[in-house]
Amino acid sequence: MYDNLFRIVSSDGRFDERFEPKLSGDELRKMYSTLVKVRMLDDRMLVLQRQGRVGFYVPSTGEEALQVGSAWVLEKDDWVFPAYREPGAALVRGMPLKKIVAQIYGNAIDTSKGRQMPSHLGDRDANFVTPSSPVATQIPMAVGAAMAMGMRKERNVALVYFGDGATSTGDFHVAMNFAGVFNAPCIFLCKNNQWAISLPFTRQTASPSVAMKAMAYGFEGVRIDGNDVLAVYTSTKHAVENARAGKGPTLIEAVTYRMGPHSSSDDPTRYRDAKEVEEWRKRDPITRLRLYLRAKGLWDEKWEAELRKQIEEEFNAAIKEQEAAPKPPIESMFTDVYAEMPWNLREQMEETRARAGKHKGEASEQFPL
Ligand SMILES: Cc1ncc(C[n+]2csc(CCOP(=O)(O)OP(=O)(O)O)c2C)c(N)n1
Ligand SMILES: [Mg+2]
Repeated sequence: MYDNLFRIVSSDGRFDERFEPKLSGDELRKMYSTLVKVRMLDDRMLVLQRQGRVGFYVPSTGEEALQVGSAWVLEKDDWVFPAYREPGAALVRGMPLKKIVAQIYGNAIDTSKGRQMPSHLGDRDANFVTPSSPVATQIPMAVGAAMAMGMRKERNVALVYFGDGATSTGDFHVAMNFAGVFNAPCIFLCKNNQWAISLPFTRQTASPSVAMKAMAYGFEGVRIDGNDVLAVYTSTKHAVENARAGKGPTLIEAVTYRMGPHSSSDDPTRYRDAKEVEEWRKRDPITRLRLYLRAKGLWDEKWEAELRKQIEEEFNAAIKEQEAAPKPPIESMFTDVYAEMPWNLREQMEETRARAGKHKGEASEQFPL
């Protein structure tokens, strides 16, 4: 599973000079700090979830490199169609940390007004489309957006993220076929993290890879080391350049591993071997970039300590602000559907408001209906 993948930096820090991307020292350090931030988001949110301060969380520990390396390539007017496990891509697109934390809290600051499941991030300013929970539904949407950009002769692209489990759905195959036929400027990034909740990749497909499926739809598929941020960056750059040049879609299968539970509601010790997790721990994407930075003279312990302190402070401030923010107003359950609210909804809204007011201060105010 982990052999014969396109890779620039190995787990032990050795790297292949022929394929090193031309990224400045500043950019490489920024990439590293984004990886650290994504990992810290998991650490902080999982603790808050266990303390009952947020309801639910989807961790992405182990999968940071594929999120950050791919989104790094995009330009402002490109579009991202994420699943629920790509906060790193949101950060790279410019979604502020405070908005990400607000979405997980589902408070009044949250752009989705507490209507989405936590970890279903979206940000209009970042062209980051809020995902639906049903697996793979974002894939045909991305192809549609890409086709529209192609028809308008814009040079922008759509990047869609989805898991290995998503490749078993009709939506994946329909979208791949459409993209091939219509030469859509779409990059399909399959995050093969080996598991779809408790179902292993071996039960997902009889094919030896996901990448090879692209051939059937008439375009290129590549299989890469998803824990090597430089390999992800380089492969995505190539795919994006092709899409911008009118050469159509690419499927990238980024091989990685879901180190944590599927979500805060899952216990993976019930269905997988701890040895497997330990094997993958040796392939950690953050350690790997750190070894590369060190070899390039861009890393030392003092810098790391300062970086972590600064990120921790950013989290402390973001969490403090979100905890102090009120819940979304109860009226928001009724707004944003009609330009002019129909009378029956208005009546329901007023009745709800009155009932919520009547029970003010009671425990039931938490759940006013
Ligand atoms: C259509 C549909 N079927 C089942 C589910 C329940 N479900 C949520 S996530 C998930 C696993 C998805 O696995 P994968 O695509 O590999 O993504 P990962 O969670 O590993 O990132 C399942 C089965 C769902 N949300 N939608
Ligand atoms: Mg998966």
